[in-house]
Amino acid sequence: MRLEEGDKHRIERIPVSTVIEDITARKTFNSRGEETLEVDVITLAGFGRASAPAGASKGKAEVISYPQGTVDRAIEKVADLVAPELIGRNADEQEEIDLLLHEIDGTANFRNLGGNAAYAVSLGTADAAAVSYGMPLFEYLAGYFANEIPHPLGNIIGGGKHAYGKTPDIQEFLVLPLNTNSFYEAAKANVSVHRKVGSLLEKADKSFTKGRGDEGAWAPNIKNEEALEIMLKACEVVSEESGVDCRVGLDIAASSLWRSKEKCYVYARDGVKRDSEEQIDFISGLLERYNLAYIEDPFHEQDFKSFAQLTKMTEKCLICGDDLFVTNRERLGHGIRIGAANTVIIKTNQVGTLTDAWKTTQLAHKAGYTTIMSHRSGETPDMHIAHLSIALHCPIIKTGVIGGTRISKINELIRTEEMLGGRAKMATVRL
Ligand code: 2PG
Ligand code: MG
Repeated sequence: MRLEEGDKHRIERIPVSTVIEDITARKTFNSRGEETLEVDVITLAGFGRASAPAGASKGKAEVISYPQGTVDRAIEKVADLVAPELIGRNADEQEEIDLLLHEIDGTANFRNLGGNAAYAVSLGTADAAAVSYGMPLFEYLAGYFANEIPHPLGNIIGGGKHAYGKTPDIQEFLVLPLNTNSFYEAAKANVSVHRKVGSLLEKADKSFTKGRGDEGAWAPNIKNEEALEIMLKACEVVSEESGVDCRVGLDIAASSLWRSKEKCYVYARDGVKRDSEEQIDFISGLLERYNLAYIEDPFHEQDFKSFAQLTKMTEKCLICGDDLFVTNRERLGHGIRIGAANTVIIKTNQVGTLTDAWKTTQLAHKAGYTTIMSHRSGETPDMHIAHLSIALHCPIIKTGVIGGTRISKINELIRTEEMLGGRAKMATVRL
């Protein structure tokens, strides 16, 4: 007897088992060629995989990436401590599993297991559950009605700890495409800005070899404000041509410039030192002159006060904490209380687990903060943050413009937009 069309509604759904059968960890490499950790989570009905990224300019309050600094130790810990506890549990009990990771670790900063081990297990588990249910990760985590696609914040010129030679002191010169109808259009505008800046740099820097830094951003021999002039010019040209409103942003990564003994920021490329007051004047000047839409870590990671002063001075710019908040609830809570910013970077491996990152994001949204799901400078082709940006309702994703480890996330969002079809909607950036 064959199944008739009319009988289909009578078929009961086959129960899916997300019971974890096995967990394995291995050593792989990231985009800088550094060793990293990749974790496989196998359930009775599926299989998940996640690998850990790495920062170059890390916040001091981030969790410890690896026990005793080695990936090998982290692999041993996953095999000896994590796998025996997790095998037999359900991969779709995310909060319980993340809590268990904290209990197994037993420290406040994951120094026993390593934050990157916690990250890869936590995300690998979510991936395994999603695959077991046959669902995209974002939908498994956030439900059928999760449909808002983030705007891609793209890195165009690199300096600071992400590039070498006589590059600018400022770590990242970014583009934020606004008013687009689709993610594809926004990603295309970013690529156009990247290309335009490349050709403008050929004229501005005679020694330019089209070399790029860690995140695929150009690494030219120019001063900070020369880079800004070029960014503004390229954004104007592309905005005019494409109709997309391309705005300039910066990640100063000011902790890398701060010298605590001298109490000043050292801009070696420009041959200038600035104390905290001068730094506020400098940043607010840039904000006005270049109509900046976004500014990340303009002050060092302990200076909540200067952050608050700058945030009070502007309503038309996203003032964002990365090293300042390190995706940590307590640090963000303090920032919210004193008005330190209006935007927060979300990097799950700064806190270890998905549940921690989700709770920080929830707190940020409750306080009216804009949230930005972010890559790290050392990445793998792992594209899960594309899904996390939608699932955690972040209106922006920071993930570079070109290069395989950056494009993997961009292309996943293009696919997701296509998959959502008419339901897809660009998220709203409050600016
Ligand atoms: C940053 C990031 C990513 P890193 O500072 O925002 O761009 O860099 O991963 O080196 O911390
Ligand atoms: Mg940063």
